[in-house]
Amino acid sequence: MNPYLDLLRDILDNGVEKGDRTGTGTLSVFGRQYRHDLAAGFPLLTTKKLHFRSIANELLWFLRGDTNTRWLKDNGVSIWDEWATESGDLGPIYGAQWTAWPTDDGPVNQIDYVVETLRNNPDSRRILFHGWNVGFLPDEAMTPQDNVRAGRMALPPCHLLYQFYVAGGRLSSQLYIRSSDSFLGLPYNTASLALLTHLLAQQCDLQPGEIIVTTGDSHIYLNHLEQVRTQLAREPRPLPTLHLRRRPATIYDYSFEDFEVRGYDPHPPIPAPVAV
Ligand code: THF
Repeated sequence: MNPYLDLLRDILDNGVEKGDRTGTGTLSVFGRQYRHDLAAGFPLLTTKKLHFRSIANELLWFLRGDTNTRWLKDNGVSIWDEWATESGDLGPIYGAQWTAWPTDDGPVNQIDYVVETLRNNPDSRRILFHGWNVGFLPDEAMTPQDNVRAGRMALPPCHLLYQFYVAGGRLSSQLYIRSSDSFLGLPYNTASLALLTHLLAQQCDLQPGEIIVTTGDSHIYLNHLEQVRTQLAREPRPLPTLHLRRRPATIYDYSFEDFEVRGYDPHPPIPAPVAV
């Protein structure tokens, strides 16, 4: 009934204890999927309060092609600070690959390609963008900051493959997340995918359809178990709705003030440490 809470229960029931890069330890299952029809509301969790400002500004920051935390900080978002150098750099992570994937013929803006293809060839089975650029992956033996100094990504992308699909005037999206921090990151990634789908739909004269989230290593960190149990004891509430206050000229021209979330009445936040 609530696919997110069902996934948390699934991981508690079936998860295998695994070590991980951060040394924290997780309960983990492999290969899960859930879907949500955006006509039923905007998928912001109601069983804990999510910081929509962080989620929306992070997406706008990706679309800017920005990979430095300065703009995020100026907009009240600190979720990337742990991985950045003193000057705020994160190396060629999401924004760089989305809007300026380097090739021999110069940078490729994959977002431009998605918008153009949705407009001109919506039946295409190639409407996707990818973050996993093997030329810039970090060396796992080095710190995020040392990787950035060496010209590599601070972290390899977790949410990496975004594919889009149009039928009956509705735009659907599917995201593949290779490594899914189910308590902290997954609610962010889900809401971010939903917001991106709303923006692309508006820009391409489509209605928002379904979002599908597919996760590879689907885990709960061992220091989030108590928080997960707290959340599972809560009753979900009606979903909020998202309204776009204007239609900017391009996908790159939205600002946080353009987004209005109506009717968000969540349970209180549940603080949890992020594994770095
Ligand atoms: N690393 C780990 N271990 N988990 C992740 O989810 C994650 N990300 C990004 C990169 N590395 C990751 C960073 N995204 C929070 C949320 C998303 C993050 C990082 C941290 C977080 O702490 N959220 C708090 C609120 C904090 C706030 O809004 O300022 C929360 O309670 O939701 C996944 O892409």
